[in-house]
Amino acid sequence: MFKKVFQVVLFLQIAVWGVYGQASKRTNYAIIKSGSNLAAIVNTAATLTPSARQLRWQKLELTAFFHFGINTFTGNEWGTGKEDPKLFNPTHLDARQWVQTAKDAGIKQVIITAKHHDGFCLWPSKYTEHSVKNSPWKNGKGDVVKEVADACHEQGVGFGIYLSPWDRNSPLYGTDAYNDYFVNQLTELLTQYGRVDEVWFDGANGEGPNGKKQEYDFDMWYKVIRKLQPSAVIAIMGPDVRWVGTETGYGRETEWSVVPANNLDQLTVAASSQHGITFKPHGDMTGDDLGSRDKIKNATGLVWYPAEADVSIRPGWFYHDDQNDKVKSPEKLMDIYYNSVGKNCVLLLNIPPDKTGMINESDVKSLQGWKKLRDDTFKENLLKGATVKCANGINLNAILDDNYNTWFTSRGKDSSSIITLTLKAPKTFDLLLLQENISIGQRVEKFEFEYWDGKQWLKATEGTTIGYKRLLRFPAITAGKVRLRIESSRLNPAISTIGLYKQP
Ligand code: FUL
Repeated sequence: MFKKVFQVVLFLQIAVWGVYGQASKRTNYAIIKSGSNLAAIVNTAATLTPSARQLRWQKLELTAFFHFGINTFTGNEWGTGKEDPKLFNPTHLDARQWVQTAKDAGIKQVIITAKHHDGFCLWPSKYTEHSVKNSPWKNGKGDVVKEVADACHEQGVGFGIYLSPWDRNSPLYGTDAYNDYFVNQLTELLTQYGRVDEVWFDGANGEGPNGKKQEYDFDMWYKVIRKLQPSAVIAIMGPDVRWVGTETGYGRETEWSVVPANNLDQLTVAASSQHGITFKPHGDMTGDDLGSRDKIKNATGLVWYPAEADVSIRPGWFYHDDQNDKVKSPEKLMDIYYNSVGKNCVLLLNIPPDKTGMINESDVKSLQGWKKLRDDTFKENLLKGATVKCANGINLNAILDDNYNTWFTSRGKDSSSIITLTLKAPKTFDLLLLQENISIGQRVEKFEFEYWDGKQWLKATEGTTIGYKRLLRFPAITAGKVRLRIESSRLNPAISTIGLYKQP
């Protein structure tokens, strides 16, 4: 028995070694040698994997924004920077309630707008008077950033900061000195509040008092973050996480986490710190297709650069009294979930605290309803206990073992496979869940999911990319036998999970 287990393990190791190359050499970027053909470029794309910080972030699936600041009290979305700090006066600010509300909804990380475009700081920064320290809240002794960070660390929720590069208050904005001012503020935020898991940089950029647009020194800022909080992902105007391209919470049908990075060269690699590559790929990343064969065929560099889909639970990013009846319903949030997390994105849902300094009852109710919908939907994988067959498959049972880290793959060079699952008894289902083990790579390019109706195989649904998670809904079907046909994959696929569910 022992000998047999040993042989199987050895076989698997050799197969995996042969297909994937040396595990220790995995990186999240590659420079493409000039003259490489398409097959070589595609294979390179298939071996790129997320950095440790990117992988942790992707597995969170659900994150939240807390947009809170002077705008909460003026009713604006974009402040001018000329607001009187005395306007900031929440009566019952309770950051524990914010974090608990998010946590109860299954959200794993939150980001506080430490400073929005108006320049008003939610912490008592040494470098400006435009902050909570000149507000009546707690007689100027309060610190919202600290309260949120402490609540996150207490409750085991990730903590992130939004620090707007655009600052409509700072007299330095538009000059070189502003970049240092920004570093000083970043340093305060990254050294005074314990672990920081995400830094979110917005792209907005206006003119300073001198009529000049600020040239942001992103490279310097990245270095500061990597040094002070090496495990934090830097999002949007940053190297680790890409903006999906809309503020609707809806991702794209085909979502490759590996995209071209034509500004990647040996110099950039050499200049990056020991904590990993630190550069942001150039170019428009808002189109329908960013990483297909057609998009990467002329690439001179490739990078793992996964998508984040952001949206507000309300029409605005900040709280407004007249939007309490416009909070997104549990059903709408569910649709957003299928179209973000279910399309290989992390969802960043904004939940803006109100003027009292609490998450409003209307938002809390909606979040609770959404969580219940998810729990009811995903309570039972109807494939549990099914028998799995695949002519060229290895490690077949990994797809049903509830362990993300184990995975199915295929033998040999053929990149197509048919995985057939026979259920113990026929079941009714209308939702398919697929996951690739992205620590091996993102590979599947085209798949079809079919069911046996007693006479023939019929299509239930189909798709292109899977990535970390793919969720597909279709009209309800009752069947006892189903199959996943992987029609095309970059190198051998690495399927971690297949699930079938019935929506309530
Ligand atoms: C945008 C900002 O201008 C909005 O106010 C908001 O913060 C959103 C998340 O990003 O670019």
